[in-house]
Amino acid sequence: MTNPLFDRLFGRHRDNAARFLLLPDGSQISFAAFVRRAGQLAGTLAGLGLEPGDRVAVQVAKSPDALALYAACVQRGLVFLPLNAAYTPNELEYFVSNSGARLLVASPDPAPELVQVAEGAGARLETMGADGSGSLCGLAAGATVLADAVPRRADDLAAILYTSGTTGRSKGAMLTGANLLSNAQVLTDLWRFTDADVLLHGLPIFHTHGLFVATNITLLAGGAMILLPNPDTGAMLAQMPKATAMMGVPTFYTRLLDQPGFGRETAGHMRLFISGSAPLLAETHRRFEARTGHRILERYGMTETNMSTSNPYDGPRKPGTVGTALPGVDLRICDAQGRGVAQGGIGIIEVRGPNVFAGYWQMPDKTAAEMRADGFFVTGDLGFADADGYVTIVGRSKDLIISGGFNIYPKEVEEAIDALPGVLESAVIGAPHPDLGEVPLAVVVPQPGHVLRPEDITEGLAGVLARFKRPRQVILAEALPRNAMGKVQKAALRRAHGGG
Ligand code: MCA
Ligand code: AMP
Repeated sequence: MTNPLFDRLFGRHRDNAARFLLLPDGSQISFAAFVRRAGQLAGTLAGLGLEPGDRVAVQVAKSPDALALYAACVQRGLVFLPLNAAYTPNELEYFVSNSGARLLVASPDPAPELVQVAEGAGARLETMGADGSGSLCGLAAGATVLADAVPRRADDLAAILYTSGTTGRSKGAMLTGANLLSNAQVLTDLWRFTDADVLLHGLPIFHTHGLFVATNITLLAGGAMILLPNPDTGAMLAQMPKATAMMGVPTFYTRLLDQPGFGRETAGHMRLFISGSAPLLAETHRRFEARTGHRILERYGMTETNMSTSNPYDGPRKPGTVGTALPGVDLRICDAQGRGVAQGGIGIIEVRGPNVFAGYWQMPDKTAAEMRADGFFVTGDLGFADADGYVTIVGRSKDLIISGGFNIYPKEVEEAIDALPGVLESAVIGAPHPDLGEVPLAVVVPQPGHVLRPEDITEGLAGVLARFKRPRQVILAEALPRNAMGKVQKAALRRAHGGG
């Protein structure tokens, strides 16, 4: 038996001396050196007693070693569980314990709270720095390089990515090797990636976009990647003349447009700009074309489905749409009961195909609730398709805020606010933001007799929630608007606070 994901993405590059990672300091790492480093880390993980199927939770800075750790997990048959670098130990506790991770890899000098999280969950704690520091890198220095990959079936788990829900705790989306490989292959072909490509990589590598879409495609195509440690617009501008393609969230593109020096010359070597993870305004698309001559290619996906739709490479890229279903993906627009709506009507987007995940980790009921009997996954996104099959996303049936491409579930923020002293209740909505698309805004009702200041809320949430989830604005109110059933009227709050 083979390990198709490892063999196709990494193993076949074992003797490939071509450059894979280009770093901003001018240094380069070849495919062969990268695969060797992965083998060394895989040997280290094996030495720690990790067995195929074990979960490895990873919260480290973006670096070549962090990517090699992903490759090492694939090689050793371990389930990779990447975590947002902004999460607090308080948030991490659930992911580590719920997944039953046997190993947590954190940045060097972990906070005492993080050490406690690992201890409490029974996970071993090792560290990895972006510069080769950390205990795991220390162990790797003396480890045997694992040459072979552990055999894996196509439907064995390769990764778990946690995604929050409207209610209850986060759910671990289980992605198989076949999910990742099939999607990467379709996108490589559709977007015409080859070994001549150099991808400008400014995205984080703990989400589908930066890890599976950007990285897996480059590996499959045998192209190179300029690996930026942070989404720094200045560095993107400086590196772009060496790149042929870029993937970003809409904030990347609006920030580039804010740079007076950005234009046809900077983008002269580029063949493709791709956007996703959040809505790209049709206006941004048009402004970008006017400035650079490039029509941004927008696509749509989810953690649970990888990518589902894309605008075409050759055909018309329609601003404001996310394109048509990818080859091999079935897409339909339905009512809440799963019945198809009339052509052009608005409904919930459902998708089916090899891209769709294997379910939520140890939550069969939640999986069943979002999966139709005929294999379609209910995305919760609202949209319609035009006569050519181009999908426009008009909203979300789930109560989700997308801020700079990061998802924020209001309920999680509301629960954290309600737990603060002096708070009676709260409601969190997405407020429009010129840079990040949306940011969370909280309306907070103090307990009778309590005097609260907005800072009490923002300061109280530090250490509880990751920075990006903390409301940018806190408005104190005497009561929340409610309908006759007593349900908080978020639409009224959005209207009152500029969210339409
Ligand atoms: C950072 N901050 C944020 C965000 N990022 N606040 C709200 N939303 C954010 N997304 C906080 C920082 O902690 C900081 O707080 C302050 O905002 C200003 O940070 P700034 O320097 O502007 O941030 P940045 O480092 O430039 O990052 C902004 C960013 C970044 C470039 C938009 O968040 C980013 O790379 N987003 C991409 C997310 C992504 O990859 N999503 C894909 C998910 P303070 O001022 O207090 O220090 S995968 C997905 O959705 C599906 C599958 C798909 O279709 O792809
Ligand atoms: P996540 O749960 O992090 O995987 O985020 C997936 C969500 O991001 C989707 O359900 C959509 O709501 C949103 N999304 C992704 N790509 C796009 C896009 N191109 N346009 C609008 N929304 C998008």
